[in-house]
Amino acid sequence: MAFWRKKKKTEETSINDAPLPQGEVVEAVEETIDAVEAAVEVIADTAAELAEEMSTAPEEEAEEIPENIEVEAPEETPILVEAYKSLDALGDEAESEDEAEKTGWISRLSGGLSKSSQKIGQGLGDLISKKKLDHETLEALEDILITADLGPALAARLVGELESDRFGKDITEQEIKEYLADKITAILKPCARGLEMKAPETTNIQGKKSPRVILVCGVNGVGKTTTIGKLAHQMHFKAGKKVALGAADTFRAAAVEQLQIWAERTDSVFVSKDQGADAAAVAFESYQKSMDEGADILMIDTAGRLHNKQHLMAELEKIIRVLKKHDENLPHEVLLVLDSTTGQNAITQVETFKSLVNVTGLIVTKLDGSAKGGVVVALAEQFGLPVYAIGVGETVEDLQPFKPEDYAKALVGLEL
Ligand SMILES: Nc1nc2c(ncn2[C@@H]2O[C@H](COP(=O)(O)OP(=O)(O)OP(=O)(O)O)[C@@H](O)[C@H]2O)c(=O)[nH]1
Ligand SMILES: [Mg+2]
Repeated sequence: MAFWRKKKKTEETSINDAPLPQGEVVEAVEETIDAVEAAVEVIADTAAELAEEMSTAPEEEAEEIPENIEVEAPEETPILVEAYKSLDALGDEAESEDEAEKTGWISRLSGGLSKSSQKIGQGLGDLISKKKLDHETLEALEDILITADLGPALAARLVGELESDRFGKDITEQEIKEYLADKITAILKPCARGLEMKAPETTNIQGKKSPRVILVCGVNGVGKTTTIGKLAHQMHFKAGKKVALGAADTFRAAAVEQLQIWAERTDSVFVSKDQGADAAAVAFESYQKSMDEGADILMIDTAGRLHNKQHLMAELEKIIRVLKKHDENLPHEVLLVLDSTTGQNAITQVETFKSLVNVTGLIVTKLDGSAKGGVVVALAEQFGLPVYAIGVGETVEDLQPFKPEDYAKALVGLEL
């Protein structure tokens, strides 16, 4: 398991860079001492004012300043934060990334999707022995797309469109890949959104500032807790947010510990109860503590539920009901985590969860090594829900913004 590593502070270099004549050095030092003394006075005054205000709204500002200084520095990897900045920016961001970031992202994505792209790419390679697009080729192409988990309906539609555009005409493997990548990008684009981190400007019944509340759900083992940890890392260390984590998976003691470790690694406020406690009570208390401690974002982990287990689904509904006692707008986000290796079963999971709770967005995990990357296209086509991020591995860097064009190209095996 890879952990987040703290960035080393860069050395101060300014004094050594340009040595001054001795007299000027003394003057400069005296000026600096004056400035420091003045600053100390200001800080002392501010501290006194803050102490006075402590009883009403203390922690928020006091905690944000020192914690985030180090993390403002640019990181080597593409980050979700970029996606958070603007809802629409994702698809256009590739150009603005620096090369190192881009290379890292591309190798992760195309490496992760290599099994899926092999299916399509190699399948096409075997297929295009003739030059003209005929029925036989189209049928075989449809099979390839179904095997890559785009689903029968979408596979038929794409092949139908290719047929009406290019039937009987000369076509190469590269052209078919480009055609598919364009079509798939168009399907994916409306789903590429950043995860909003700002709570709406509403006040709850206590008249307090609310954190943004993200409830995370999904079936067993899809990657909910790990995804929360990765998100907390990015929100805190890259966006400078104060994060709180609520351990509403009270089924297994290990589940609480797993989240606690992430809370420690990401300096997050942590709320839990004993194993077997009421999950809704944990959620309720998590919100209260997040407010009291001035957290910007609260993520609530839930037990992996089998979507056919009625009592578990009822528990999820109860969590939402209880949160609404604090504020009827809660939770602001219900994230459904899906494991891409389950392929078309992910469709059924979305249908079931959607029928019970207001799913507002998806995160699709385990695309590394999954031969079923096409399911993301099927999900986009069928539900149009935002795909906030995709998981292409187990480290924190492996939770990536969802970039439709790159995804489509990697999926069909085109160079990025
Ligand atoms: N390869 C890979 N593994 C992942 C990814 N996301 C999560 N995992 C792994 O999947 C396993 C299950 O992850 P968890 O976060 O515990 O899943 P969960 O949904 O919380 O599981 P339950 O709480 O038991 O329902 C862990 O070993 C994770 O490291 C991913 O994108 N790629
Ligand atoms: Mg879990």
